Order: sequence, then structure tokens, then C-alpha cells
Amino acid sequence: MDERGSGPIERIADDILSMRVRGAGRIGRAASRALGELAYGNVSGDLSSDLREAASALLSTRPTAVSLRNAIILTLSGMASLDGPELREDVIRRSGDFITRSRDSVESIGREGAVLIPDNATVLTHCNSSAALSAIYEGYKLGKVRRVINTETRPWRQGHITSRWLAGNGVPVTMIVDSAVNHIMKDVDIVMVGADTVTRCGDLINKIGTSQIALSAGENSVPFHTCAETYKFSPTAFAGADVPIEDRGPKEVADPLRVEDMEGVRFENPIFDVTPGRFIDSIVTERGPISPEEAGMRIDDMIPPELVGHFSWL
Ligand code: RUB
Repeated sequence: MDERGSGPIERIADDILSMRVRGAGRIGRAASRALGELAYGNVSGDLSSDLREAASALLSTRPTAVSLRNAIILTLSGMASLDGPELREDVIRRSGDFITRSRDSVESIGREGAVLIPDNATVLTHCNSSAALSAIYEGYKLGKVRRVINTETRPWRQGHITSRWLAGNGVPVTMIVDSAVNHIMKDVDIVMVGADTVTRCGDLINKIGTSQIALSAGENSVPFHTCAETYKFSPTAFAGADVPIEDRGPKEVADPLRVEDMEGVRFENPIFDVTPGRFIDSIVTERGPISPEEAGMRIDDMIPPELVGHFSWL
């Protein structure tokens, strides 16, 4: 039993909140799977109202990655016209489709992103993004990647997951602390990072520190690419300032054992930041690289404005 309750929705919500399930893609798939399972188990109840409640609970876990909201909308889009057993079937089917499409997109991004990697490249990445890693690993298999430099990624140190995965798959990897990025940029040929949200005008919201990497890349004429499945594009946020940035509090920044000793010190722990679209060379989607300015059009194709309007209660 956890603090949010013991049902499947509560368990998944707690996994996302506590970051046992993390990364924008995984969060979206976990939410979609939870809704599919809820529909599967709901044979005679009031499915619409149960789905609404579940969607709100899932959405309340983490505010920044739009993949979560979009996954919910895409999974529940049948609610716009269906009810009862038809809705149940529809949610189960859409949940399966979303998960398959999301995984396939990561693979396609791998192929599309690898094309952008120059020969004998040193690639810099940040945090732990399955989409960026897919492109980097595909590039490595093509013999284009000489080594990867990856940041530790304070405060959660997701860079350790990235480094372990790369080393485990035979890719030469060097880990640096986040503040070494500008120093090492002279050795980097290309930057590839993931995305939590891409706004309509092409601003990128990703792990804190991404914007500094983009600034340094720009200053050193190093191409900067973000790898983002289209469902990470926001249908509603125009610019980065429209996206709420999660703050996870002092305990993740200060030594957790000593945080009470730091009298008089105020902590801020914003865990994402905004990289303006003008610093981004391309957004690598499952359908190939696009310019930041194209982001708004792409999400309208996937989630039309009428459908977004139908989910105004979310
Ligand atoms: C993870 C992070 C990743 C994106 C993309 O942040 O910022 O770059 O979510 O990941 P957190 P993916 O660890 O706080 O969730 O490409 O795997 O979807």
C-alpha cells in the first residue's frame, strides 16, 4: 500500500511521482497502459467517470512533460463520441496502439538521428533520454560514433543510467560533471538530447542544464539537436514560458541528511529549463528532422484542436 492508495492507477501515479518511472516517453506509456488496464477491468461500472478521475490523478503527478497529457488524450480520444462497452474496447485498443507507436517512434528516431551524426564523432548528451540514446547507438552501430560524453545530471544523476547503458553496450563513454560542459565543448562534434516538451514555436523544455549546453554549443558552432517523438509537442503552449517547470524541493539538492542543518539557506530545485528554438538546429522526430518552427503544425496533425478542446476538463 502506498500513500496514494493501492489500485493500479494509484500505483502508477505514485511510480511517476516518485520517479521510479521517469523520462517523458516512459511516463506517457505508463499512463496509457494504466488507462487501458482500468478499461479492461471495468466491465459494468461507470467507465467515463472512472477514466476522468484516473486521467486527472495521473496528470497531477508531474507537470512539465506534455507527453503525459498527450498520451492521456490519445488514449481517451474515444470519449469524445463513445460510451459503455464501445468506449471500453476503444480505450483498450488505443492504449495498445499508443504504446506500440511510442516504441516504434524511438526506433525510427534512432535511424533518422543517426544520419545527422558526422563520421568519427564525439557526441555529447545530457540526462537520460531513450530517444537521444536510440540515435546515438544507431550512429555507433554505423561506425560513426567515436565516443560519447555524457553529463552526470544533478541532482538526480540520471547520467549514471546513460553511462552504464552505453558502456554495457560497448560504446566508449566519458562522464563529466554538468559544469564541465563549456570547457569540453571544443572536443564535441554534435549534441543530441531528449525532450520533455516542445512548444508550438519550437522552444525545448528538457532536463535542467540543457539550455546551458545549447548556449555553449552555439558559441562553439557545434550542431545541437533534440530527439522528440511528435507526442512530446504541446498543442497549447506557444513558448517555453507557458510550460510549468517542476521544482522538486531542497532535499534533492542538499545532502538529505544535513538539509535540516542549513538554517537560513533557501533552496530552489527547478528540474527542467527552456532552450529557445533559435538555438536548436533540428528536432529529430519519428518522421525525420524538422525545424523548430514546424512543431505547431505537427502536433495539430496528431491531436487536432477540436480534440484538445474536448479535453478542457483535464
Ligand atoms: C528526463 C529528461 C529526458 C526526457 C526525454 O527527466 O529530461 O531528457 O524526458 O526522455 P526526468 P525520453 O528524469 O526528470 O524524467 O527520450 O526517454 O522520453
